[in-house]
Amino acid sequence: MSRFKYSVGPWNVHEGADAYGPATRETIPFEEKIKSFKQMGFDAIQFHDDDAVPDMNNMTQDEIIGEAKKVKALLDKYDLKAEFVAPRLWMDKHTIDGGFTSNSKEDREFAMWRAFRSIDIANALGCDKIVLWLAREGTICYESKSPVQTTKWLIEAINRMLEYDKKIKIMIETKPNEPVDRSVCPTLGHAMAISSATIDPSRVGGLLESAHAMLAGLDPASEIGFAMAMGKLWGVHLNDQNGMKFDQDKSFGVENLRTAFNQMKVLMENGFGKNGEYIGLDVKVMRTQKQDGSYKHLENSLKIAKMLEEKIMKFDYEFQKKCVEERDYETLEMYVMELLMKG
Ligand code: XUL
Ligand code: MN
Repeated sequence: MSRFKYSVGPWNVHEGADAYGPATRETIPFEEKIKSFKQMGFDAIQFHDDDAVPDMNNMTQDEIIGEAKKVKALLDKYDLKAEFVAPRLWMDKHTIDGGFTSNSKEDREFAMWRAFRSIDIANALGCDKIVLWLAREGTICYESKSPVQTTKWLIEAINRMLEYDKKIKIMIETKPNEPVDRSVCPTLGHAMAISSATIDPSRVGGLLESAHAMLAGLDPASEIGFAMAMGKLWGVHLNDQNGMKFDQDKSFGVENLRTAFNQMKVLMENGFGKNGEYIGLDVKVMRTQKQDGSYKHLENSLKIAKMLEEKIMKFDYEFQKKCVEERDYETLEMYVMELLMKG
């Protein structure tokens, strides 16, 4: 029995298209996906605004809320919760140059409209969290934007969201690059600083994705620990990554098992989940996988996460303490390796 509740997004079951080639699998309808998620043992669903309300740009606020209520009924049918809503500010023609930090005032206002509607959708789905993955908030040509101005615009945008809804919480999902070259808010340290500069820091926290930390050259377990020390880690996207290249969203633990172990360990040791937080798995199946394997990466990631929970339950803290006292870190390291490698 896992001590955690797990969540997943509909985009985690996808058709396999990448920047260099088309889809390799058929689209699976939304309801079928969430039914499978429930069967696999997930507790909550993560949403982009337009995962919940497709074509929202052409709808009024009331119509959007009406559509979101239908999605809530579907979640109830399968006894699933909504974890968060994230405005998808990277696909639209209005956000080519970014959303909140676009050089176009009109586009910045469009981004706010999507953020406010995301809050409306979150309320209709019964959740109190918005995720900001700041995909295009940064530069592809350094001289095109001021790093000071864009940071201020981002703080201003978050302040407007906090004012729009006095209960909503904002989680910044940091990523150093891709699709932009240089992000405005690349690490959780930056997210914590942004939080403290807003009108209500108690409602602005972070979401750590393992792969994103690795792309910044950082250890995801340390990023988790840093944000937890601030009381501001409200979500995670566990996955894996082979080095500093494009964002791979590999199954959790398949490349860096010890790092995966330490991410679970820091979460467990510091009571992650006690305030209702979910462990999100932001993983993608390999492009080569056939249709009937569309969920395999999720099954595998869930299994690996739960196996690591078991390993951590067995972790001998007395032995660890003794090794630390004797400053015998070689023995401690070997103990961890044996714990991971023995059945
Ligand atoms: C992108 C990423 C997204 C966000 C949600 O790298 O991680 O899936 O988590 O938009
Ligand atoms: Mn993510």
